This record gives sequence, C-alpha cells and structure tokens, in this order.
Amino acid sequence: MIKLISFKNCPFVQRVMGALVMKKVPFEIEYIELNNKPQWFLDISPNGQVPVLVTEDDTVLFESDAIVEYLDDKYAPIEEVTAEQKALDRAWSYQASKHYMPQCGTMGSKDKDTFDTRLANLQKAFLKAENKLGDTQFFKGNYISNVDIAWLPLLHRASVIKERSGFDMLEGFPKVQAWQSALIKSGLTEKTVPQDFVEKFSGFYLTNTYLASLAEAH
Ligand SMILES: N[C@@H](CCC(=O)N[C@@H](CS)C(=O)NCC(=O)O)C(=O)O
Repeated sequence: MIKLISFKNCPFVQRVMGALVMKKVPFEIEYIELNNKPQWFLDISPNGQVPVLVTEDDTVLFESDAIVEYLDDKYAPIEEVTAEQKALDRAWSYQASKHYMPQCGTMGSKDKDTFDTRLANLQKAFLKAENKLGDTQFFKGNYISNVDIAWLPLLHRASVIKERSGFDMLEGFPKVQAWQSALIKSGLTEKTVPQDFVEKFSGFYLTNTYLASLAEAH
C-alpha cells in the first residue's frame, strides 16, 4: 500500500492527502516530528522535507507538485482536461501552494505590524482568486477539482483561525469565503488532516503570537 510520510501541521501534506482522498486511493500515513527527524526518514528523503510518498513499488517520491502529478498519471485523474486546461489548473494551483509558507509566516507573526504586512501579501492571493471565481460552488464548477485541492490548506487554515481567534483572513473576499464554506461542507477538510489537527495547529499558531492575543480576547 502507498505510504505517506507526514507532519501533522503541513499544508503540502494536506494537499497530497486531498488528491489521495478524492481519487479514493488507499494509503497509510506515518507522522514524524520535523524538529527531530528520524534517521530512516533522512535516509530516504532527498530534501529532508515532507510530504514523502512511498509508492507500491517502493519508489520514494518527494515534492508535493510532483506527487500530485504522479497521482494523476498513475490513477484516474479527477477529470479529463485538455493540455491547455491542465496548464491553467497547474498555474492556479501554484497560486495557492506558493502561499502556504507565507500563510504560516503570517499566522506565526509575533506582533501586529509584522502580521499586517505579511497578511497584506497573503491577501494578494485571495484577491486573485476572488476576481477569478464565478458563481459555482467550487473553483471550476460544482465539483472538486485539482485547483480546489491546492487551495484547501489555505482556506482550511483560515477557517480554523477565524473560529479560534475571530480574525478572518478572508474578510472582503465574499466569493472566496463562499468557496471556503463549500469546501468545509464537502467534508474534505476533515478527511485530509489528523484527528487532533485543530489542537496541534492551534497549539502552534495560537501560542505566543499576535493571533494568540486575539484568541484570548475572543
Ligand atoms: N517544496 C516542498 C515543500 C515542503 C515543505 O516545506 N515541507 C515542510 C513542512 S510543511 C518541511 O518538511 N520542513 C522541514 C524542513 O524544511 O526541514 C513540497 O512542495 O513538498
């Protein structure tokens, strides 16, 4: 069976899990701690990062973009699209994944000025999506596509922060907010994180940060 090596708070892992879940590909998952990477992980991982996916023939894959593309090549893609549409889908997915770390940095900001500066940068991504979204439930229609899966970690994390601190990173982006609600309602958010995700995630980003001070007052 496919094995996914993961870290509980990792957005890149959540995207890969989204692809696996949507394709109904069975997999097992092993979580590691990144501040104490086990030697067996360092031995197999070329860049020392998660996600790592060990295929059924024991090939070790790394880099989430490559893994998601592999899953499309190996298993049935969610939808058949033209080469042009595939390029567009990848480009819109990249608009999300390149903001995973900036979102982590924003949430981890220690003071309001740093938070505001980082948030303004992050919100440029949400504005791009807002301008592109139509009136459908999801990015490309009333079904979950690869683009939705790529945006899932950003939108899911924004929802946990809102719930816990009252702060909405998506304020002013009504279409993105509706898209976020549709993704949560679909159940994909829960299926792509560990059971203790909210606890682990909040423990990290809502402790000793600017957002923590908002959460205390919430
Ligand atoms: N470009 C990589 C980024 C993955 C990444 O940054 N993973 C983080 C966790 S979210 C990691 O493993 N960090 C540990 C490290 O860099 O040593 C991908 O798309 O898979």
